[in-house]
Amino acid sequence: MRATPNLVNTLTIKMHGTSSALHASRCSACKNGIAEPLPFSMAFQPVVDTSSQTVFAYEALVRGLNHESAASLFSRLNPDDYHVFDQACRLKAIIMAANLGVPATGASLAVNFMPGAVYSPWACLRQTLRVAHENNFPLSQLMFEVTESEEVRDPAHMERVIAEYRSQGFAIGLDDFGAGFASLNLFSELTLDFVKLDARLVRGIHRRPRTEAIVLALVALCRSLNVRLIAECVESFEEYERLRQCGIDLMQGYLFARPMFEQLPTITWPTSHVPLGKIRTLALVA
Ligand SMILES: [Ca+2]
Repeated sequence: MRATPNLVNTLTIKMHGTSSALHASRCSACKNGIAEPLPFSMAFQPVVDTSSQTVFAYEALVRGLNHESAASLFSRLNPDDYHVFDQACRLKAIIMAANLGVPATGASLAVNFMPGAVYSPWACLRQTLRVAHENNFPLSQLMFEVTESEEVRDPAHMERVIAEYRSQGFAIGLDDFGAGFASLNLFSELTLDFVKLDARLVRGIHRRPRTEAIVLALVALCRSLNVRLIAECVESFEEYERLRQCGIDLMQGYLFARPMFEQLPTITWPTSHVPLGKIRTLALVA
């Protein structure tokens, strides 16, 4: 994850200044089927539940046909095509995950998602619902990771989009939580099912007591609001152990599995299994 930025981290989507005529033509493009502005495929990286040693979700990450990174793909994409590409990515992710047998694993499929690129929540969801149905992909196993790389200028729009998705039964959460100036505001305004802790709060946490204090506070905040917390970019055993001590059991990162092109990777579980309940108590009273 760290060396390969995901689909949305490289993007900046601006709703303002886009004409309604353009919105209409993009929506019409969706209704008439999704074009692929450039050839692409998907890699999958698991989010694991370290307490039960099971896979919680597989995140779909866009890649070029020759395994090029998301950043490389987006550098070749016309910004006018972001919306269509976002739709095409999620549809391909659902089809590939269905073919790879994700539904039978019980794990969810995590799809990166840009609410700013959605003009009409229902119109944009129709394709997702259709493709999930056609591929026997249970809607309850779809989750969406929202990333906004700039200040959200239309929070009411984002709230409408997220409410519509949640009403369909999808889990929805914030990517890169703790990064940037918008995420605490969004966290307070939106009803979310999960958040993904930003990599900068994970990296070297065992050597950074101030970072650990922030993470412990976020763990308590999320518990009080019934929001699941996922630590991403976990790469070392020391980070894993300290995150468990902070009370985090859902993790993603190279320590467990790298993204695998068009396949579901196998998981490498850390050999020392820290008893979660005991350590949580110790960490919280320390
Ligand atoms: Ca993501």
